[in-house]
Amino acid sequence: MVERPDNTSPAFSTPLHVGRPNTAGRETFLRLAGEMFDRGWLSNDGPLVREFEKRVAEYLGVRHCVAICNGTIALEIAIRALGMKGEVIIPSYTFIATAHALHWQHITPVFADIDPVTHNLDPAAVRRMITPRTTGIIGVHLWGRAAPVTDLEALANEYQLPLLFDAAHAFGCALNQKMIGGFGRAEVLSFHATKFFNTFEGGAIVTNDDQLAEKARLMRNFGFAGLDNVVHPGTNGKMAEVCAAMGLANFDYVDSFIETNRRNYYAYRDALTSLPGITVLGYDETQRNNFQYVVIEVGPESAANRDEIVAALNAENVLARKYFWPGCHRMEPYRVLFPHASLLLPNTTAVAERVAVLPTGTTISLEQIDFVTRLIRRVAAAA
Ligand code: T4K
Repeated sequence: MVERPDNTSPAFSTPLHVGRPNTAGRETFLRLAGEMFDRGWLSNDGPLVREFEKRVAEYLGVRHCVAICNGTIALEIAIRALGMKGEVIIPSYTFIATAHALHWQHITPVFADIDPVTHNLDPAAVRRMITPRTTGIIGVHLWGRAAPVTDLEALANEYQLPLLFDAAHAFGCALNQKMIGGFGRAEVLSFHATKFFNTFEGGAIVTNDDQLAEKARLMRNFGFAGLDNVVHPGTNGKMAEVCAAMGLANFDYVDSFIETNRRNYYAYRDALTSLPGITVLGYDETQRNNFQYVVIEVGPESAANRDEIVAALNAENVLARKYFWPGCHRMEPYRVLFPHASLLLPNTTAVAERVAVLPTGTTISLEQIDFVTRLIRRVAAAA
């Protein structure tokens, strides 16, 4: 048990962060970075990016991985490559990048409600939001747990809409023995520093569609199809070699990162399981999970509400997060553009009010988790 050094200092002099990067593989990274300097090739489809793309595609069992500079630009490119415009249906309960990737391209995000149990899109709500202006659906595998893929695919087929998945949380996860990455027309990954598997900044579009992959490759490099030959509008979405070096170095540790996340997850869950009013979000053990988010929901039986619990943790330098409060529809510009959106998003609003995400990953110890859970027990059980 970590004890407070005195009555005024927080229990942890160094904060415990959600999203603290996993940085194993430092020697491999430095070797690869050294070779990169020797080659004098730092970006623009270099050998490390190509090797990284090959490893990701093999790992996920997909035909193509197009490495991108970050997940947000990967979303933007995938959205364009799929020809989405007008209105696109997404959850509001997601990181703001999912909505911004549309708005940034003058596409209207239409927010559909979630299932309050899974936190993922409710297919019935998606159906209700489809209009003649709808040109696509973006499902999010929130917390790494698969979105309702089968139902969304059926809806997309029925209405002839492209289906894209924001799989920013779901690297290393599977649904019914199939790795996430191979669903819909394409899926988008994030390898941001805060993800359990990171390339500093980074992302990817993964797909089994040859033409889509080709288009995405053009779009990430200004539309160049060879020297002096631009054949398509494009942007700069290229991944730098140094980022691919980090990804290749981290690849050797994917399983061990997941094992540590799993250990931490069960330490939290076992310690909090009998506490009235606190639910630790479950992972289906029959599926592959990366366990990178430890998510608690604070219900009415808890003596303290979510904000009070987060404040108590913050006071001890345990920087729990209120992801994804208050929901995209209550952030700018969507709050002003769609002032009545909440009326159709009751589950989003309720879930956003009760979720907190706790620190995990390779930089936190079981002893520290023990302190965090004792603190939650103390605050949530106080009369
Ligand atoms: N779709 C979804 C569903 C996503 O969750 C995300 C990103 C995206 C799309 C877009 O992908 P990217 O374009 O980012 O590749 C963080 C991340 O920046 C973001 O990548 C992530 N989702 C989101 C869930 O979390 P913030 O605004 O919470 O970041 P920040 O700066 O508050 O940092 C989070 C925590 O991590 C803090 O406790 C500090 C800690 N941290 C962060 C960094 C960068 C470290 O300890 N070390 C670090 O190097 O968004």
